[in-house]
Amino acid sequence: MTDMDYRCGRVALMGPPNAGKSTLLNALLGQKVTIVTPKPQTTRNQIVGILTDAGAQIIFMDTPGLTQVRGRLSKTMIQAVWQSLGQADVILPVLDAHLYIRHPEFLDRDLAPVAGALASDERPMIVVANKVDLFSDKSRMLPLLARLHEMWPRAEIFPFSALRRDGLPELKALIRSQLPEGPAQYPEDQISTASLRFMAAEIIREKLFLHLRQEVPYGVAVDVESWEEDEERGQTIIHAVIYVARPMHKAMVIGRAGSSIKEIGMEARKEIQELLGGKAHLELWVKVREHWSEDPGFLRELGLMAE
Ligand SMILES: Nc1nc2c(ncn2[C@@H]2O[C@H](COP(=O)(O)OP(=O)(O)OP(=O)(O)O)[C@@H](O)[C@H]2O)c(=O)[nH]1
Ligand SMILES: [Mg+2]
Repeated sequence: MTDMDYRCGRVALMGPPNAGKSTLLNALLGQKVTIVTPKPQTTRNQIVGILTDAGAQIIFMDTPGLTQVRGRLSKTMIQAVWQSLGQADVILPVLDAHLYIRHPEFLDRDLAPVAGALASDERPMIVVANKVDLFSDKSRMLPLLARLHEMWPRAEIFPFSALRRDGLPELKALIRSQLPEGPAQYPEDQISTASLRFMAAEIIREKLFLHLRQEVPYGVAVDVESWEEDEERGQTIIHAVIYVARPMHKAMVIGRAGSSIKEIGMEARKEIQELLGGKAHLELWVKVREHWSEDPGFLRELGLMAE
């Protein structure tokens, strides 16, 4: 193979909240680089995951779910989607097929923010109709597939289950076939551009989302304040602050006699240890910071806003 045969390009995963974009990215990489929860608006910024093999390097960009814009954080999230779209060689809209076969009327509403822009876009597009494991009669998908084809006539439509992963090699081959030729942009062993510090903060936020109810998760942010190697004990000492938007939420994060934060800390530590491939000591603090999600300086500190 000559250098000319090598392919490399950026692929933007985008779509409505909760469609399974992050689950799909982890499936494509065979490794967890981005957090997943059953709650919408889990992903808050662009997360890059890199898949490299002998013939190609695929640079995937996971993005926040497209939502109605409300507040500074949501605006920043939407900006991350547009920025990723701008950088993409291949566009990969991801949608929850099960949702739209039950509620076809939601499709136009959910895709409204991008449908028009994508319709006139010339770049290769692969639409992943996700969550097909949730219904056995695949013919139920036909009206949805027809509607998607009408909306984006040039797009490939790929029914898939990011959970089951049947057909994963075919999906990878399809994506790869659409990439431009060019040399790899990242070292072959690099799987993400996110720092370990950011990934650790995200893991903590994932556990918070899984434990907290109603609107509380959306008011939560995590910042790793210090990260030190304790050579003597052979472990990484991580101090992280959990910011909450309301005083009442602090008590909910901590739980009765600290039971909730203890569990969150244990679950996060276990996963951070897997990420680091070594021992970690995790200390968590909870602080109230009202209106943090409206503060651009703070959003930048958290790594949620482009510099
Ligand atoms: N049954 C089923 N569930 C799935 C599939 N893919 C993802 N999910 C679930 O859907 C939920 C949302 O998944 P995410 O990957 O966080 O979705 P997302 O599109 O990244 O969501 P946001 O980051 O909030 O925009 C989680 O509970 C996943 O386990 C699938 O193929 N089948
Ligand atoms: Mg996500």
